[in-house]
Amino acid sequence: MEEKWWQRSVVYQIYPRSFQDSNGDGIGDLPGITSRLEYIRELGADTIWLSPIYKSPNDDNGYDISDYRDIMTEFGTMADFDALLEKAHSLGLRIVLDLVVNHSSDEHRWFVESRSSKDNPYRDYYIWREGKNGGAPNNWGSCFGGSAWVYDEKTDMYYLHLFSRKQPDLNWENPTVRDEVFDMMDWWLQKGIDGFRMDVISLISKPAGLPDGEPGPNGYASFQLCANGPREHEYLREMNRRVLSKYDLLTVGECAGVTLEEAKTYANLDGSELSMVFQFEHMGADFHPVLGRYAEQHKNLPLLKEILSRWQRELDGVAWNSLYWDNHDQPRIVSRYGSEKEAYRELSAKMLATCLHMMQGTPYIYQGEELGMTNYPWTSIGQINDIESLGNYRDFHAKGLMTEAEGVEMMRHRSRDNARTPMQWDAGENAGFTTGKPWLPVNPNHTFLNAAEQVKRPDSVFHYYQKLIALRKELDVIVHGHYALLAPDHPDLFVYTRTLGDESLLVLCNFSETEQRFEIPAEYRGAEILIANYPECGPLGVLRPWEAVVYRRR
Ligand code: TEU
Ligand code: CA
Repeated sequence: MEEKWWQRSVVYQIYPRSFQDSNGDGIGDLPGITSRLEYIRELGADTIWLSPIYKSPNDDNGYDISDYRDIMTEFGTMADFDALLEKAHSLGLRIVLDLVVNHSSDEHRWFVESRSSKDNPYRDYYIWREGKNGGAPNNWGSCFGGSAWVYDEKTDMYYLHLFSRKQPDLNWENPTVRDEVFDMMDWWLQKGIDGFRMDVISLISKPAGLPDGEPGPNGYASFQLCANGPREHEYLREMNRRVLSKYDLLTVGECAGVTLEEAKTYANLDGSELSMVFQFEHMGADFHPVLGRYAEQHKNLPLLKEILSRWQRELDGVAWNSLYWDNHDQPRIVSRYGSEKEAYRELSAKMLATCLHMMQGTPYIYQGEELGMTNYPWTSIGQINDIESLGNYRDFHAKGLMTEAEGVEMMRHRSRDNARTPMQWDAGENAGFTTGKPWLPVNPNHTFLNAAEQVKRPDSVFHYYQKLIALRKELDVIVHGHYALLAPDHPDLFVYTRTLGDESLLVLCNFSETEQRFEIPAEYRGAEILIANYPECGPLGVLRPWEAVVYRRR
């Protein structure tokens, strides 16, 4: 099977609101991104995924779209987008947009029409149901806390919203909705974009009859019961047939609730649906048994290794993996699985990068991850903007499951705002992100943790990511090599091999602050070191705190 361009790509994700402000209003924008494209090219990423840039009331920071064919006022104009796209392409950078079509904003004209009357032509663009027993049609909960239904007085019915109440779910069973979506996608593709990241695309086909689910700790059934619904793959194959197959695109489905088996269909290398998916199983390896992602759980490296290894082994040759630690919804990986201690922060950031980037799949680097950026030191709930962590804190607090102090602790570990504090460009005022008041506070550690300092320092996290990216471009064993996990039960070492023909890599990562020992297999003793995060190699078989080393045998 011939290699697809996105199998050797490295994607850089930008959250436009927090990347670079160009007009001093404290909010990132498109001209700001355009001014930073050379930085991304210098890093070596070849594709950029932009989180939503479309018109939006920003109830969920752009994931609530009120006009799919116009640019968010705060981000600039369509002319600004055209300039960004043109400059990106001139620099050899591809642009992938965020497709958010499980739901729209309630301020989209479709929904304004739909809610106006039961016989409006747009009524069935959304999911309306009669109430049951004087309440909501079923016990589904929103991902952001509370019920997934809103009672609408005007027509005495409820509408469904798996996310915020201002994000009504679109009714994909309605062929006219599919026509509208496919037409809009084609409109953007005709402008020359290079693909889509598809927001919660695994939720678009709801279970028949919308039955009650198993209630969770907040009393509601999880929105994830909608994942991989009855007509999911029918819709995606229709999208592929009518739109995607006409272009040479990178498409990545954000698939909450996707299983490995389902991923073999979503991301099959036969090109029938999508290029790849974002799975969430590995993100759940440190979830709290009751409060899930909303409480810190002890690191369980053997579980993380088991999950990632299973996805590596079972998709190999069948489908394609995405590779990620960070994005705009996840806390910073250095704070989550690495170390914020000054002595170890950069070492652990490089170790985590090595562990991910030596695997098979397309790696995604979230803005600031290439610097080893960390979570923000929140001190009060009042500082938080994130609708998801606020909504879930409200539910758990109301049920007596989380005190305010535990809520602040949760925010420090889990709030999506940890990923949304401004990009740290330099040591100056507001880290060079804005000349105005930033919409979220800048992490105080920007005075020493910033791009300007690292671009100048050869042993920085930035230059380490640059090396990892260059190695992927160069070595087939990284792109296509077969994966095997070693020492599965070791609590602190993540050790695996990649093999392609008679060439192989041995990847050793110490996920701990203590020295670990590992018997290097004979065939790797004396092998060349492909990359390592310590300046000089240590004794064979000894892994120093947070050490990563990759041996290459040919
Ligand atoms: O996220 C989907 C989703 O499930 C997230 O809520 C994610 O799983 C969660 O934050 C991690 O527990 C997408 C977007 O990435 C997110 O920013 C939006 O808020 C959400 O969809 C609704 O559009
Ligand atoms: Ca701005």
